[in-house]
Amino acid sequence: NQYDDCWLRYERVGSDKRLDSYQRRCRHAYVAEKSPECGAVRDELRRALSGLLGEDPHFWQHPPTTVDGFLAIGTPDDMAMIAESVPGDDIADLEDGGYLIRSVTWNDADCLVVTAPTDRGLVYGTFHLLRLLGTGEPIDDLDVREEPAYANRLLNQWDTPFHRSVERGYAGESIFDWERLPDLRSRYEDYARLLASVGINGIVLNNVNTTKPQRASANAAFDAFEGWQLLESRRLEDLTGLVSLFRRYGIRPYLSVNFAAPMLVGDLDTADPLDEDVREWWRKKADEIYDLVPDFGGFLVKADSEGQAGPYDYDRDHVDGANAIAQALEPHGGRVWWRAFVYGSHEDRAVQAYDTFEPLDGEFAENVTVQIKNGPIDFQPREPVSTLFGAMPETDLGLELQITQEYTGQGVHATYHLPMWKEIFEFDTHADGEGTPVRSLFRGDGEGVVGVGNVGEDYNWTGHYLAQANLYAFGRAAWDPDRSAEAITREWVRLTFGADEDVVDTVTEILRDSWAACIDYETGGLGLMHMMHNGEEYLENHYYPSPEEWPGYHGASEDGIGVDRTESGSGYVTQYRDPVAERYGSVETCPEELLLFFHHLPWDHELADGTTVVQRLYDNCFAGVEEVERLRNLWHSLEGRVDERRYRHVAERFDEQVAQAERWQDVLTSTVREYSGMPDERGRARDE
Ligand code: BDP
Repeated sequence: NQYDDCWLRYERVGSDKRLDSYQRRCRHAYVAEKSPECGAVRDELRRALSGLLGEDPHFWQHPPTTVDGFLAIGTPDDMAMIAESVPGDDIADLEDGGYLIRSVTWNDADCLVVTAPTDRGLVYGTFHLLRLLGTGEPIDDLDVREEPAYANRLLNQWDTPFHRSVERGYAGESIFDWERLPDLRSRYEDYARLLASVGINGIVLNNVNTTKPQRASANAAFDAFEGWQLLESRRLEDLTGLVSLFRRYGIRPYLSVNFAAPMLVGDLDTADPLDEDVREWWRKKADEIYDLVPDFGGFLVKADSEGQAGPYDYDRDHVDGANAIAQALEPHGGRVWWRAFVYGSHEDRAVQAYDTFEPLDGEFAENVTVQIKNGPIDFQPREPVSTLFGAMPETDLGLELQITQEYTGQGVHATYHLPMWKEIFEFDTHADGEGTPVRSLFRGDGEGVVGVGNVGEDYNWTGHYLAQANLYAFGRAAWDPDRSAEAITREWVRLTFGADEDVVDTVTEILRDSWAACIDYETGGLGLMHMMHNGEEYLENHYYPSPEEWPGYHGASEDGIGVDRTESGSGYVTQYRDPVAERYGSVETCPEELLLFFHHLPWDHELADGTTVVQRLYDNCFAGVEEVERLRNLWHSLEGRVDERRYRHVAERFDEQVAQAERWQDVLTSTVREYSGMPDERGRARDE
């Protein structure tokens, strides 16, 4: 293989009993043929079943009558056999993308039916079935009914065109070779398959940073290409083949665009959203795009943030900005995803997003979605949940998560984000009284969950083999946020490493515990954050410890540590609803893991169990390193049970991770020591 198959390995089924039953129902396939999606289904079956069953499936143009069993895939309208086997009412009210898988007897044959109201649903249903076969589940008595929790499950592909770098990507250069478009690489199709197999239904192409930011950038990508050029007519034409390929897998294309595009791409001398020529320019551009790509999803905009242009340049607000672009997409059914990651003049950046957007609730156009990072700062190892969730009932909202590990060890550390995402999903906003968890939001047609991607040109796609789990888990959790982390994780491990139960248990345990370890060694575990180096070299950036660079984020001084975000401090805590605001606002009730995010406390402040803040920071920093050593040992226990290539790769990364965790521990503990003047009571620091 040219590159790794990730979780679509389709290895031969090990158990004879299962193989028997799978062959009976899947060796013969009768699949609808009418659409590009059905073509994708057939291709996938061919690939998968030849691997799983050890022989190519036999495709029929009609339901076979001379065999013991077969697999039928289509909508009831496509196929009478399906309409006869599954009552229409059973699927009629499924959400777009929903499907049904059922074991049925038809004409005395043991059949499996995958059916759905839409062709996209057939793609998802097929991947679901293949997942069952890949994990060795029984299929003789299936009755599966699934539909996605959120209408939009988007991947933000922040690759910088032409230069082929990836914004915060740690897996090599971009898989997209823009200069060669419209030529297509086979890798694109494999990527579409990976995304569709976990239910992702939109891909936003282009870096959100579409022009060089004003600040000195640590990202070399900015020097080469400016992504706004993708809106140029010849570039748009080049994209059409690529988007057709994604369409086969039910994935709609979107583009990140620059707010000042009317000046950059067009020849206007303003991008003022209230200027009639500017609005007209967006309308024409949208018409042009929809001529080429009728199912185009829309635009993503990063405005007034990190040097990107925005409505503030014209003394307009974010409603003016977003609505001007939205009006152009509206006649075509397109949508603007407008990011809430805005920079302003606040001393405490946490306050910014809510301050900017909450007052605008109700004013955004119907086809605008405000896309909000999970936390108020910036993808830190742990943050409290953004105050905006649940605070804008009249506005479509999207939850933005980071799949790529910018602040959690990049391509080197095994840090699994699903436990973090679960914590976010479960957080009770109290928006609609008690019991309004984050996962209950985003249920409108224009809402959803967005992940910033982690894929690149590396053989294994994600830099670290275990980071494939982050992409998998993102899709699965965005499809069904109620599914347990354990279930999603075990499923990924089985599909990726096979059925050996010890391997499944061990890798699941490594993933489960990895995030907590990272928090401990990178932050000390009491809600501190942003203590990393902002280097000039791209790969140094946000990887090495350097607490001195961002003193405002940890608030360490001689008298204590933490940032006062209570009412008497920056006031951030008051943006939450009660009882959340009360809980976080009081030192007594604030959960320990966020304590120093909300409070500046004396070094010798006693925590619930009597340990002082300073001592807890020491303890957590050391515990984090010990934990990574334990996880490395767990991995070592798999030698000989995981193929050599993957075993060695992950083992080497773990060595690097342990070394790096020690480095964090050293720097953090000596910073704590310097400020507090108090040594670790257990005398562990290296300089003691
Ligand atoms: C920050 C990243 C930067 C992104 C920015 C964003 O460091 O590369 O462009 O977020 O979300 O965390 O736009």
